[in-house]
Amino acid sequence: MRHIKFIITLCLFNIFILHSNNSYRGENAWLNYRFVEDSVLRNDYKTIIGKIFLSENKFGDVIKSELKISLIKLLGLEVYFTNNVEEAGLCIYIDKNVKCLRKEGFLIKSNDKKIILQSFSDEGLLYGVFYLIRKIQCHNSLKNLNLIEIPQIDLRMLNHWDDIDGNIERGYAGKSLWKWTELPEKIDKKYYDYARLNASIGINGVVLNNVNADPRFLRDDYLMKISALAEIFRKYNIRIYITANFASPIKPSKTPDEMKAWGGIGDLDTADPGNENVQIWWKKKIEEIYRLIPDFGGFLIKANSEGMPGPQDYNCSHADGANMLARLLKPYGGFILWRTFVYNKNVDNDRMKRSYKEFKPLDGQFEDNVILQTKNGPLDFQVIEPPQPLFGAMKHTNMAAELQITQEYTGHSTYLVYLLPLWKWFLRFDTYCEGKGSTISKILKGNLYGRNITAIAGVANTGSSVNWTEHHFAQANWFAYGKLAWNPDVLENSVTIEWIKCTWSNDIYCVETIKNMMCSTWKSFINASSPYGLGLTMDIPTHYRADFNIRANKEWQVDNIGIGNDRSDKGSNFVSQYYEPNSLIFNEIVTCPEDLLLSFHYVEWNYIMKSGNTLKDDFFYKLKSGIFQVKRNIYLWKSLEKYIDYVRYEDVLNSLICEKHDATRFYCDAVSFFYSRINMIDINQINKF
Ligand code: BDP
Repeated sequence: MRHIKFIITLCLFNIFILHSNNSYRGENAWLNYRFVEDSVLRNDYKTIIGKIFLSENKFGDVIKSELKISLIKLLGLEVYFTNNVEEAGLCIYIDKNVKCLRKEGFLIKSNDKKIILQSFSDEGLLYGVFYLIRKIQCHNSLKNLNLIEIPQIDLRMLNHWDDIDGNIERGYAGKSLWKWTELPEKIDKKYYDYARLNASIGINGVVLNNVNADPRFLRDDYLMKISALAEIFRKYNIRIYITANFASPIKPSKTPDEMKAWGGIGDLDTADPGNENVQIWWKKKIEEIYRLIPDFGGFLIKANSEGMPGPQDYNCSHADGANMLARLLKPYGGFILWRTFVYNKNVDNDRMKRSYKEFKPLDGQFEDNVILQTKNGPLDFQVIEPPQPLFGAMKHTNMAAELQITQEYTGHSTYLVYLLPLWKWFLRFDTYCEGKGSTISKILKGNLYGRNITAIAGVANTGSSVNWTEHHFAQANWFAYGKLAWNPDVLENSVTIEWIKCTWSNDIYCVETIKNMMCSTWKSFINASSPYGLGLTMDIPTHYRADFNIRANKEWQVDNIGIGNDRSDKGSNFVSQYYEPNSLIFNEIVTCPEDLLLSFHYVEWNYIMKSGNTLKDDFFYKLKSGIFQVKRNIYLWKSLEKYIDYVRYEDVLNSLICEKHDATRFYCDAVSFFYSRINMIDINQINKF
């Protein structure tokens, strides 16, 4: 009888899986727990983790529920928790002797019969459990493990550019996840799912609102709403941060539209950081915040940039502004993340030089709970641009990298562009600030100058879209960012494979094919939109497609002799902001890496490239790469039809078809620009696609 009951349950379970696969829309992202079909493997897992011992810890509920959900789906296993360490196959506990694991690390040891997951603190257990589950998702053996995982960066944050009205600046996946009109009374289930996805990849901080900060977020009513979110996120070890408008202490402006730039929520006439009343205002505000949110992370601030107010409005420096707030946050353990994204025209004619020129003289002047949050490049999240030379130059200041996960300049949610290769390329860059081997990765980890606090931020690509990111493959950028934030030296290939297995399939052909589709997309997007690192090429204001026409002879020079930017010592001398030998290497056309050639040089069209062809031939050939890439991806994706669930298969195919359409159109526009305006090429060269 019991046997029959078991068979019926198994059949129903399989029908359920089949059915849910047909309507699955990607909502679980990489926590897509699919049944392990291989019965030998499944039984192996089951025998070892049938009984679990879990010590008391503050994430106990979340851990238990994740183990329950995952193991029933992956293995059909009803989890049994025991208090008896001896009988448990999986033992999860805190050990105060393993201090070396620090606050969030964990270790896993196993043999054929037992797995030990240990940490020094509660946080480590949370991350360790997600790690173990992922091993099962990837069909990896749980036997004979002996590993230690410690996050290499302390604050691993997502920055949401979400506005108070529910829109997302540069967001391509629907509306904001935060339903301000419903909070704090109504709690959307998605808040939990979002927190869970983040915890599973080690994200431990979330900035809720846009850097172009609406001061109303600091009003009492909004703080109540924010504290409701904080309560949920705390369960997943995620701290909340708010982007604060520097002019918040000022009286509100008359019309709400003006609030961003001109008004505040206070009753003062100034936001001067040296003014005592301003300091008192912030002190009270900070007290209020910590009363509601005891683990509040701090403020992110965009000051004196793109019209946002800041200390310079009062003849004070960025350091004066940041320090005033940092001192008030310090007693509570809060941080100031101060952005270095400034490009004031009066500072220098060359935009690439401006941020460095403003911040380098301030090195050493910031409080130790100030972190300068700095975009990877000196322009603005271009698909490729030279690394920002402030990395390495600020030896006495905490530096965080700001990466952009949302694809503002890399095809929005239409293009499949996998950004991990870009980020790895940036992190591997050797600044030479302390001699050979002074990579940006080391700077961020705090290894080079022994920093006490380290941080990284990614501009989020999530929204109300069912699958969070609209393009299913954009989930990969979110996942990869989390893995990179945990360990900037993580291997690209292992992250990619893990994401594919957890999200799509464990089938070897499927894994290889999807990897193949993803890995060259960064390069092909560069080639199609900004060959040889030309620089700002995207249209205004959407930044979706390369518009050479609008950018020509503004952001870079072009004529029928050549193209590019002279930033050598004969031009703007931006190269001098780098340490030697980078400054020397970038300075010469012959030694400058071709990937960045046009960022640093104006190069004649008939210059012979490493390929042996002229720049002109290679440049125009590269412009076609976007079309080659997407055609190839369509071909590869179609070969996966039988492996992929229906809705997601169709969604991706449709995205690829749109991408092909747009890539073709943009290529034709680009070629006709060079033909008609620069009078360079024969119109007959425009191939018909
Ligand atoms: C640019 C975006 C703009 C942001 C700005 C920033 O176009 O929407 O406000 O960066 O980072 O990339 O502050």
